Amino acid sequence: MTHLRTRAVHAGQHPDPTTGAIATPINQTTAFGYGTLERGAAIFAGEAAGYRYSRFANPTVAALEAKMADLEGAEAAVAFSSGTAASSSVLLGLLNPGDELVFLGPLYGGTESLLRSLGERWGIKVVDATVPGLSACLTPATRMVWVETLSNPTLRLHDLAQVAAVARAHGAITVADNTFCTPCLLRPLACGIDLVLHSMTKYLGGHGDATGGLVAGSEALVGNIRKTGLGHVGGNLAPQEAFLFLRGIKTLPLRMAAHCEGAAAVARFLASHPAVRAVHYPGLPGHPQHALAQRQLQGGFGGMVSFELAQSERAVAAQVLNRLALFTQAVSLGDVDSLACHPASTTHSFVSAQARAANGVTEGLIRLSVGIEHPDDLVADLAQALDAVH
Ligand code: 7XF
Repeated sequence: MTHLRTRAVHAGQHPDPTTGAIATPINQTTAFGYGTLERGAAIFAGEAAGYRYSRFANPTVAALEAKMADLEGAEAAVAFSSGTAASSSVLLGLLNPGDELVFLGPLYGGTESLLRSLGERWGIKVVDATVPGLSACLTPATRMVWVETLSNPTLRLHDLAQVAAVARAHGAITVADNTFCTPCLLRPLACGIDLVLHSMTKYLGGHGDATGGLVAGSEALVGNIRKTGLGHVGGNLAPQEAFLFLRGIKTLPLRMAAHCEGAAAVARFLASHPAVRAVHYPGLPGHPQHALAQRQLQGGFGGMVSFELAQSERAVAAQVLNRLALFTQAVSLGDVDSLACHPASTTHSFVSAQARAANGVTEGLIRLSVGIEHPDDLVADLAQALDAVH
């Protein structure tokens, strides 16, 4: 199984040995009978294999973890009830008071807020290295470096091989949130990154009907995150949700191809419209990191596009957004349905106005999650909305 399309269908899943069921069964159970006291004790001591309690592990969830470990090229993976549960479990599982965490932004506003508030309350210093650069921000206390592979919402990139090399030379663990790219576009571990993180809520599920998160990497790191995140925080994914993600991932490569095609058409159209000042899409030759994107995003440029209106005001953004018919105004992304949002008042309302300004999250910025509808229909919808403010 060398091709991602084949692995997306088969990895981690096998026909059920007792019934032959091809779809992985939903093991809707809290606990697992272990038979004898001796076997129960051995499972709890880690001396025997076997399931015991769904907060620690569940067969449906385990199939999803195996599939994602395969797709990301990782030794191990652990699933969570949300991307946010995955992020906080990484933080709480691997860092200690006195450690420093450096991030290269922009990040999803909720992640930046989580790192800052949760981290700082537990004595972890959080440093924004976006402007000064990574090397300038590393200190002897730096233990972790956090990036998004395509940043939310302005679609910036970081040279992951370089980030990984600099951080590793410094003894810091690197975490790459691969939610916007998915393993179809980019596999961060192959660039030397230590841990890859997902909000599975987005492209992996793909249908806007399940919330989940995942972290993949070495057995040792993932083992620590699992122990804290499931054992102590209790952020485990439910088996029903795992089933939806298993089903969604089977079509991920097909959906991503359609998202990329639609986003490219939308980005080209936006770049030509007089009501638009700037388009952020790594596939456009004018993107400041287009060359890096061509090198790093080997599977395409993704399905997310954001753009800045020529009249960069909330009232004008509202006029455009309120006129859209095919794009639903909502947060989240990666669904088969196209979605549109105003990051400054929604996804990035959790961070300071200063942080928003520094990252280009202006009042006139609109973020599109381009779905799998026909690109011509999406462009027509945007055209009628933008023509009204021109
Ligand atoms: O806890 P969640 O499953 O919602 O995932 C959190 C998360 C983590 N990483 C990235 C790159 C994300 O974009 C998200 C969630 N983003 C949504 C959005 O930007 O629309 C959240 C809606 S408020």
